[in-house]
Amino acid sequence: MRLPILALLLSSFCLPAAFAATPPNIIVIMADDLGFGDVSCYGAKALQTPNIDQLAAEGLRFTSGYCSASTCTPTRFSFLTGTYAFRQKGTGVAPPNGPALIQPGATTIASLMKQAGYATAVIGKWHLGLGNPKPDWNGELKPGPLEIGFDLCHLLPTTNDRVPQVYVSDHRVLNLDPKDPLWVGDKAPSKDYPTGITERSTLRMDWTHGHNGTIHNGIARIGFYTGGTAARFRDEDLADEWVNRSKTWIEAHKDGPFFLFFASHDIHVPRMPHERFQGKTTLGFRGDAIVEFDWCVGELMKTLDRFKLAENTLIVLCSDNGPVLDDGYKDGAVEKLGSHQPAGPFSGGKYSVLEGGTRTPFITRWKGRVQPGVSEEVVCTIDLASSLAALTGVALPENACRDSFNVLPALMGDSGAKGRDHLLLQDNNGTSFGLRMGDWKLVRSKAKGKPQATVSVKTHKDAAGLHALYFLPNDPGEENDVSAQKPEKTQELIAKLDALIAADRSR
Ligand code: NG6
Ligand code: CA
Repeated sequence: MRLPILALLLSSFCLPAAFAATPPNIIVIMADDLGFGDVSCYGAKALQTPNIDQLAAEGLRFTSGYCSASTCTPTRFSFLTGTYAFRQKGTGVAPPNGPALIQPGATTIASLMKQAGYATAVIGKWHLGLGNPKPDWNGELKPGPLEIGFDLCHLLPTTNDRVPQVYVSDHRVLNLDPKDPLWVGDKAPSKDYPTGITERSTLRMDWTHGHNGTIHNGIARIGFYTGGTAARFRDEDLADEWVNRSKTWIEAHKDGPFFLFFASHDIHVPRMPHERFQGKTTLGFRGDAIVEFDWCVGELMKTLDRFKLAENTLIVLCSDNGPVLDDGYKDGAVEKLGSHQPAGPFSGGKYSVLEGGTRTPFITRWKGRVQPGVSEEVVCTIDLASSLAALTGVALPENACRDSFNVLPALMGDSGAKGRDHLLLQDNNGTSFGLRMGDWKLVRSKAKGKPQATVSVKTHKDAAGLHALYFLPNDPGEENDVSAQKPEKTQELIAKLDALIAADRSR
């Protein structure tokens, strides 16, 4: 069903002719902690990802596709709002009782799609806070996705290594028995409460750092909770849950247009894929979780085929940050790595502003519209808000999506289409930054406190200066700092980075 506003927009002469006839359904598939080198169409040899490979073969595979931050919460914040996360305080990794980080009524990619007449849903990991000033686990979990443009949400509230292990469906914890209320806190509720420290020998997956609070399903978590017993899920069932819920929702909206944000929890810790995927790779549960993620992608593709929607649906596949091996549990990822390179040719990974932290798999497919191939254009998850607004004919409010660029022609693979000429990348709290400009990459690491304008050029080996410059075509691994040999180029990028930080927008 299309709302009148869409019909109006579609008949409007100001829409690009190519897009006017059939506004496509849109599915954004975001993996969690999936690295550039983790899938076979990006060079992985230790495992196969046939579904993602098929998606790439039928679509456009980007070699400079990025997420905007090297952790989850800021990337998701930027993806939804189209604004760099460092511009809003408190957008680092959200804790279990964290409040909603995006204010009700804010313009988001979902509210834009809704304005275009789309049905909108987010299914999977949220990790952007719920409620204000904190989640009311036993009452209405509000504000949340439904207050910022989603018609439906079915969520894991934070990450699965954080408490609690329950689904949030729209405004409620699903299957919560009021006689067994759910309590969530950051301290053990009593002295004799069993934790990952006191019961360590009983755990089926030991922890390496943090992750020693409440034990659920034999795995200790960050934080503590009691109650909500009937609402708790099994880690092994998450992927099936996301896929089944998505299939049902797609079927209900097959007449379109729809916008689905499929926010996979794979391959975040605790990596506990379904039993049928366990042992499928030589890489341990980390590799098995990649295969499970690939299966999810395949199921979504099959669902589109079943309803003959593949030619009327744009799929964007991306990740929320780069790879990490030991992220708090002994799951064999380190020991079983072999010659697998999770970040491909890049240095760094999750938490880092080196390329491995944010340059990830990035694929677009819209059969019959996206030109299949490989693109070297720079595109980022933060650009999807503006680009999809352009695709669906919605005008962006002046003050919204302040760092989101319309790179739609590049996402479509149109001949001669350009991506971004520059892109700012941040770590979790916006302490360190990367700036990609053409073939150059500036790294500003560990500047203390609020990002400041910088006066002088120094290499990152200098404890005070913290800048390094890399020429990516020769040095994708960012090993050879050329800032001393290229002072003018370094200064130019520092000035650009300072200006981007100081301004409140870049669009
Ligand atoms: C870190 C956690 C890590 C992971 C990360 C968030 C510890 C020691 N480390 O604080 O395990 O949960 O936060 O990951 O607790 S993200 O992909 O959601 O950003
Ligand atoms: Ca992540």
